[in-house]
Amino acid sequence: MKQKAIIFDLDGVICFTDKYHYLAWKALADELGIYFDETINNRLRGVSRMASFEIILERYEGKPLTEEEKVACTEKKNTLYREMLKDMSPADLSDEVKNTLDELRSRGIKLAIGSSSKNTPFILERIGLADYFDAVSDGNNITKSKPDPEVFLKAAEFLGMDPKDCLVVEDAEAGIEAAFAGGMEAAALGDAAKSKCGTYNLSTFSDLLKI
Ligand code: B16
Ligand code: MG
Repeated sequence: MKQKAIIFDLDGVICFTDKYHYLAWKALADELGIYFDETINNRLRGVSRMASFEIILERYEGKPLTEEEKVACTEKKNTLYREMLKDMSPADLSDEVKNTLDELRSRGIKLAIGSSSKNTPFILERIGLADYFDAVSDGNNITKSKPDPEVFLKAAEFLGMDPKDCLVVEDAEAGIEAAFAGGMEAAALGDAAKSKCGTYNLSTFSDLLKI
């Protein structure tokens, strides 16, 4: 690998919380009488909380919501989502991911997180990686969501690295776009790899060791 650092997206790359996001959004959508299914949920991958709610509201037919009501709705969803996250434990971190991270680190590569989620610290703690990464850039330190490169540029800055020396690992197309916009190469996994939009399109996490 020519890069000196790797910036990992969290949800869909290191761990999988999409089922909880789905269940919590579904409960809110049901309450508001909005049609919501897994296909719509796929559009929320890597997208910030409020931007996700705006996508869900495309199907809303009731009285327009005020900004305060929208904030209250997203807070309600987040409370439910965090309740579900409490079920997560280090067992939710696969051996493949942990062993690959350890091997990359032993090769002298710096490791960071670049996630849209404001729940990143909580999730890292649940899966036993609270103090593992050299830097964490997340939804709490950005103002613009992916595909804007801000979250990855901040991660590079926190690492003290030039963006061109960082490789981004992402499962969302918006995340791959964000990496390119920040002048970084991107390794795609999951959905993003299926659409072959990365610089490298990987079948599995440990393929990172072959780049
Ligand atoms: P929160 P990532 C993203 O995480 C999720 O993929 C996306 O579904 C979610 O809406 C977003 O975080 C915000 O999450 O509500 O916890 O702040 O893929 O960027 O790690
Ligand atoms: Mg993701």
